[in-house]
Amino acid sequence: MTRQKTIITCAVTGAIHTPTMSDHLPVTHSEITEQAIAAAEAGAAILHLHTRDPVDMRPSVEPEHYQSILSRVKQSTDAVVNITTGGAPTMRISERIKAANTFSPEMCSLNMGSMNFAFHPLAKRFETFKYDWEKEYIEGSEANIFRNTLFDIKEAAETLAPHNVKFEHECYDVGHLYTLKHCMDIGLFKAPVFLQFVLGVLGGIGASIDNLVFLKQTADKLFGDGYQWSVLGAGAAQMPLAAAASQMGGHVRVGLEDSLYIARGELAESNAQQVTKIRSIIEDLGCEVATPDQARELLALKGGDLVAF
Ligand code: KMH
Ligand code: ZN
Repeated sequence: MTRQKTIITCAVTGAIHTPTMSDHLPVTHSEITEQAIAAAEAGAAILHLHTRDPVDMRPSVEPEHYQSILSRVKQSTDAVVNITTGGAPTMRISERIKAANTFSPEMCSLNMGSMNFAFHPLAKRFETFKYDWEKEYIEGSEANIFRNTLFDIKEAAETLAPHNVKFEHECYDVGHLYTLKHCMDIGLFKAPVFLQFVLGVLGGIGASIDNLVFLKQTADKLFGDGYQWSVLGAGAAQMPLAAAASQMGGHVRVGLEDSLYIARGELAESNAQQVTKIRSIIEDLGCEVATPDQARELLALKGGDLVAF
């Protein structure tokens, strides 16, 4: 049996983990760019990108805060660029889709349901914070709802439809697969769809192999062979679930957005270090990783020449 190649996505910087927790998390536009390029060189075919406001380092979704990152990444790599439409859980969908609507990337994320998306327990681990907004932002997640209603999903799908962007459908629980099926039934998305199973976020499904198998079985039932899937384990679940997914015929997502660690108790020094680690696990287990062009073919992407950056 020929196994399909495994696509590595690297989520370079996020809105949840903050600079206080690791000095290796890239936050300036130059740091994000440099780490994204290094992750691609290490074997990531897809770069999932967030950005920050350069003045106060808050999570940002402003197109102007992506411009230099995108153009330098494009000049230096052939990687597929995937722009977040999740932004930060405090932001509305109309703001969150602005960057994808401006830059027409090959891919962007799309979160498939409203949920608690809580990371307030992190606040107790730290006495001081690097930026003055961080404590309130982290603690505030206990009371916040990450809003992704069916109306929001429709707004994102319809606004971005002219761009022929492929969505990374972020599914944090089994119900989100049924939401995606409904959206396909009403014509918002066409097969083949790309699912990102997200396990281990507080508010979503727990990070276990049983749950991963359940998600995959449900996706098989709903989408048949009309989908590709990848897994993102939050925190300590990142590498174990990625290794398991690669053996189950899935793709993998790593990156400092989802885990700051390279091993138990040891902070990762860079995104590239995580990409290198999962790449060697995949190759040691007898699989091959996909190049950006192989990822384009597997996911039926429009091509890197059709973006607007
Ligand atoms: N970091 C993931 C758990 C998005 O950007 O759309 C959530 C995420 C959402 O990646
Ligand atoms: Zn993200």
